[in-house]
Amino acid sequence: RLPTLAVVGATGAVGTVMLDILSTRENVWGEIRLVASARSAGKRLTVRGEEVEVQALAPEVFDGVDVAMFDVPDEVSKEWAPIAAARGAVAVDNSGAFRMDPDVPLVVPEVNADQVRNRPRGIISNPNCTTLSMIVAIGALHRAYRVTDLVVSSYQAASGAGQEGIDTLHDQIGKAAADRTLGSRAGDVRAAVGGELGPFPAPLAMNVVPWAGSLKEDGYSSEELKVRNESRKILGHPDLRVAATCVRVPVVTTHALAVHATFAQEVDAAKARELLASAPGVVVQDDPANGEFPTPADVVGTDPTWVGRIRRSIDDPNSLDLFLCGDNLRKGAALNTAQIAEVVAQEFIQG
Ligand code: 2RA
Repeated sequence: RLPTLAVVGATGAVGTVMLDILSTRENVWGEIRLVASARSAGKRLTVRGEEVEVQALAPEVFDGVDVAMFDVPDEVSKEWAPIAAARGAVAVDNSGAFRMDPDVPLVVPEVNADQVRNRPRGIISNPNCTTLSMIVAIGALHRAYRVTDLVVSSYQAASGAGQEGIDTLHDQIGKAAADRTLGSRAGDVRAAVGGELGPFPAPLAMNVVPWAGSLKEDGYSSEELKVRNESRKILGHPDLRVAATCVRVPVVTTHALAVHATFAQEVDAAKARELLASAPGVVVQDDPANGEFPTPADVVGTDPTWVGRIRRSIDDPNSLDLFLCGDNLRKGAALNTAQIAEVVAQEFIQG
């Protein structure tokens, strides 16, 4: 039978992308129920070409639901995913609430789909968008060469900080672009944008900001620790050494990452290119002589992880240098959640 799906957070930024994804992927669902806060209840949204009325989040909305996706803040997931699971649904959670819980698998179907069944709490977690923008490609290389170290620098889009991040960037760009005196003030964009920093600790227009998330131990940001801890869990590699620096850049959507990856054996750039080209969910765009490499402007709105600038490190034959891009709202959030849910759906379809 086709399982029943609930989409919790259907009216949010990721929820909106989710409805689009559910409308365009092969349909594996019977009923799709849309759920949001009481404020949005009664709204009508289109999914699979049909209008569906949004229901207010309450325990009863999970009755008869087989799979419940959560695209909501951590504290909402923390409270409601266990309620959905107690009512018999498998909860697929896109928040940070359960990612490092040892009883909750952290799944990227191209890398560790087998972990989906390992869910004693009835909850499966979706990784953070920054990890997701690189891990499908790194997973493919790990299978062939066994990765030992990752040095990661991220170039993260404003939409990672939600609609407020997008709006702030647009407002700041408008102000900064209108102020042609910037040059004479040696690029002092702060004077042009004023105090309206939105969710960012410094101006983002015409600037880069080495910060995302909150301050954690030893000066690392929460975002940097997510890249480390989630990569270890997804790859099943607790000894993986990861050094991450996460940086926000004035891009609306699509995270990019420069990665220096070291492996347990010697690597070959041409072979790595072939391996990545044949990996599911990865596209190689790597012809710098002709100006071919992925950029957020080209990658936005697409599903795969794009990889370019693939080089064997000059100073270490066991290392590769890569540049990766992934749409942080699609594979980075809604798409991966939908893919996990589809793996679970097969349990109902195949009986
Ligand atoms: C960011 N990774 O880009 C976060 C969003 N979850 O800020």
